[in-house]
Amino acid sequence: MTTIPAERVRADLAEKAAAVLRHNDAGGWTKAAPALYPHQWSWDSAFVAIGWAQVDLARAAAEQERLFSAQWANGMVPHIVFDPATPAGAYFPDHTRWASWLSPHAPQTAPFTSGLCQPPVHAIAVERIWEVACGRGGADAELARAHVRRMFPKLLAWHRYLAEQRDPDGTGLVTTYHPWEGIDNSPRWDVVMRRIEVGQLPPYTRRDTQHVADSGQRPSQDDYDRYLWLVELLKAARYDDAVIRRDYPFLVGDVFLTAVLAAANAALLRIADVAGAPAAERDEIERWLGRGRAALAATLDPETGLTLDVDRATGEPIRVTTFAGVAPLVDPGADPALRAAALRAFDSADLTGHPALRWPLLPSTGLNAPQFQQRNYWRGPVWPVVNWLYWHGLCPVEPQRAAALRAAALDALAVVRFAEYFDPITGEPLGSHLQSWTAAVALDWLAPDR
Ligand code: 9WN
Repeated sequence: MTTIPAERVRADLAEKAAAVLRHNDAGGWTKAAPALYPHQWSWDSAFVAIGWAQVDLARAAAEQERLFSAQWANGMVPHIVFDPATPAGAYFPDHTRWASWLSPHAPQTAPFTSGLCQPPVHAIAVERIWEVACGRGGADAELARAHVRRMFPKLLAWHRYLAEQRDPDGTGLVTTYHPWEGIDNSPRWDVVMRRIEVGQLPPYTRRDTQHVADSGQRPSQDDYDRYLWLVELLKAARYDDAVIRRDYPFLVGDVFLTAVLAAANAALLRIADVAGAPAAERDEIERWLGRGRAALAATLDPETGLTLDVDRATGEPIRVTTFAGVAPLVDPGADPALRAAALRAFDSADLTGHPALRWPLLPSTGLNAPQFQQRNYWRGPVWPVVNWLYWHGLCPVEPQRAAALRAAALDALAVVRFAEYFDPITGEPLGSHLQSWTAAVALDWLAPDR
């Protein structure tokens, strides 16, 4: 048997990853996946821009600017920007179900959006585009400088929305409103989801299970009803944060969202010079950053070393082992004692150290957790993008661990290619097989400066 040299496998992977982005390119923005997700998703597009930076820098910048052209007037970056050219019914729920125009802050003309948001990876992407461009110099650096300058005020408004509307008491812990804010059917939400009583729900037909034939890889019907009931409640509140905070059944102080925001605030500070930001804006970002880090430390469960989400309705921590439990690793500036606790949990048999794992990567749910299901979406499978975020956070502070994580991820991607997620034990690719953000992180992991 002849073995193919690692460099050839990697060159081939990079070529195929770029082909996925081109295939999903809708002209200035990228479908999250060609059939399953035919619109622009918020955090997907941040990763996608990081991938495009390796292929076409101008295209990377355009990706972000298109997403932010649908930013709400209150600073929120919506989780989906719907493509007016995609036939209604290609994805459910579509823009009519969301009716986001009920909010005075939302775009009142097409392209319409959803009414939720997703983790703020965008500043991290702008910084990466800047870094790649500086490595190249010349016209690329100029293009990226202009991009940083245009994006900075938008990113500031976005982070301010999260700091003020999702954390009005200034505790530092950011509140999530819905599983669709990123981690759909994670067991992190089970206790809150179980409490939700679904009222008169307008009829609907799911589209996701038509694309992913094995429904065991997708959220359950019960979950779906609850997701849609929450959308009805959000519409009734006209997406008004003050109303939602007062009277709405899904409010979770989210450690992962908080850690991503901390990492994004740190990135925003590092590009503040390039943007020519005034001192008052830097001070504001520093304050958010300090608050976020302190809040994460306060969620530490000393027994397990995990940071735990908080059920806002009861004030109780949510005890479940998922990647969010080691969220401090996303932020290289996290308190060192907190990082040490997270590293122990990260290495343990609950997460990357489980002997049954095909590759030592972070699973979405810990393998020893009672909720673990190896093929079900966020309840067990490995998500390459999530591993990219942890790898990115580990790079400056734990370079050896970061290198090991990248090597394991590339070994996995050589097998699973551009799957949305994969079985952590067998390595079977699951969900969409042409997922843009998986291709994008492959391109970044394979970049010459990585
Ligand atoms: C709902 C696009 C998105 C990701 C989410 C992931 C999944 C959507 C869905 O796909 O969510 O937004 O229909 O299941 O959970 O993280 O951004 O890739």
